Amino acid sequence: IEALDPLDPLALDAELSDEERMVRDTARAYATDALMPRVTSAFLDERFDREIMREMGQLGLLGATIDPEYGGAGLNYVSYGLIAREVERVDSGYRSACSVQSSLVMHPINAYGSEEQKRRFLPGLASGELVGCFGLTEPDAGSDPAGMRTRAEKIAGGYRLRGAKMWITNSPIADVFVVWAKSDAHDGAIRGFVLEKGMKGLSAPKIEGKISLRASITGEIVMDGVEVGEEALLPNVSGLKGPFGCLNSARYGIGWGAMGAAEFCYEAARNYTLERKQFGRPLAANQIVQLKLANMLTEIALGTEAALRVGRLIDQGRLAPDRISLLKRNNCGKALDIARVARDMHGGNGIAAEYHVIRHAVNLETVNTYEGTHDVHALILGRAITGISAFS
Ligand code: TGC
Ligand code: FAD
Repeated sequence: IEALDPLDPLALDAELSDEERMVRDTARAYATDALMPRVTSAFLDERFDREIMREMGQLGLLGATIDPEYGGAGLNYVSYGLIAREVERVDSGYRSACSVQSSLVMHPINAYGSEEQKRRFLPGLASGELVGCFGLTEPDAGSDPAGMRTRAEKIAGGYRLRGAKMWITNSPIADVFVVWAKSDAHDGAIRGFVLEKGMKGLSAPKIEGKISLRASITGEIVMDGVEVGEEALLPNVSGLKGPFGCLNSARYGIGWGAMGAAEFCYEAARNYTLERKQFGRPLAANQIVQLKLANMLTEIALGTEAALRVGRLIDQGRLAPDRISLLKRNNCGKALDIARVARDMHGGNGIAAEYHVIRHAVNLETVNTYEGTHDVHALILGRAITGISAFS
């Protein structure tokens, strides 16, 4: 009889290829050795260390699925998910930096860009020499991006962009801005533009005072009549399917990443309750504590298997957005529950930064909200189940 491994209950490790395990181990070693030692001070100081992008770039963790011809690692989507899981085991904000660069900046340039745009931007983004950001959300258009106000007005030889984007990961340190705007020259269709730091009229003020995701830098993008040439337009996509195509990839990665954070919290709760004694015996000897650990392990086992299954389907060319909504919604919601329970199981120590569980819990509040909120993904699934859209 095989004993259950409390750290790998459904033997997921055995389902990975040698290459996938190698990628996972590389990401885990980097996250443990380089990210974990700096995360507490970064979170407390509300600071993102720019150097992290170069470090991740050197290890091939940025744009992992992009062709090596453009600087990527040419890996499959399962490997990309495994990277997200290891990075988010340390902090959701660090995974955010990696997701945005890979799925929301490199992916659209790779999938919708001209050959010139790909050669110009992808190698620098892959190495981490350039930092990218993705501007879809606006102050008055979050869950409903079709309501965006940003406009691209046609001018001789190019476009003039006006508008503001809100809650944009990495915008204050970005060199490259992928922004989405309604374009007059294309009958008001939503089009993507690649802007660059230093353009006249472009600024990206930092949003201060976040209680969640403090080790990630977030800002606005203000476009006050930014004039760009025709070469800034992403030529090969039109409409909301442009930004949503990027979100498919990012949401899938978050499905894995949230499980990494959950695994950290479960393991911390297991270790803590095994060591801590009250009433003369370990906390873990109590039925109610074992029930909590059993619930955590079950959700993690099911969530990671689901992430692997969705990744395998994407790698077979069977990407289905509704399936990704199921994964993103469930894994983020379960991870948040697990982090909150782990926090409780640590008692008073659970609120101390050095035990990390409260940091994961407050981070996962953001992870449940961005890339489509928990409820918006329920409505996407509801539409798939019933054929009736609750949005309009
Ligand atoms: P809807 O009518 O559903 O669709 C409009 C067009 O888009 C197509 N489409 C998709 N294409 C590819 N993938 C998907 N997932 C797609 N979903 C929709 C659709 O086929 C249609 O195409 P066409 O050719 O017929 O025009 O649009 P809607 O306006 O009714 O949308 C409703 C809803 C709620 C599904 C959508 O607006 C939504 O997903 N809202 C959530 C917004 C969101 O996720 N924002 C994320 C911002 S980025 C971010 O948070 C980054 S955080 C990063 C980090 O730090 O990690
Ligand atoms: P709203 O859309 O106003 O939603 C508020 C509440 O209403 C939610 O509970 C929601 O579920 C609910 N709701 C909305 N519509 C419905 C409905 N039809 N039925 C029922 N309930 C509904 N965006 C980017 O473009 N790029 C980024 O890099 C980025 N990074 C982010 C980083 C952070 C730290 C955060 C917090 C956000 C980031 N976002 C980014 C924005 C994020 O995607 C949005 O916050 C998210 O899509 C929700 O939009 P909103 O905040 O406007 O909330």
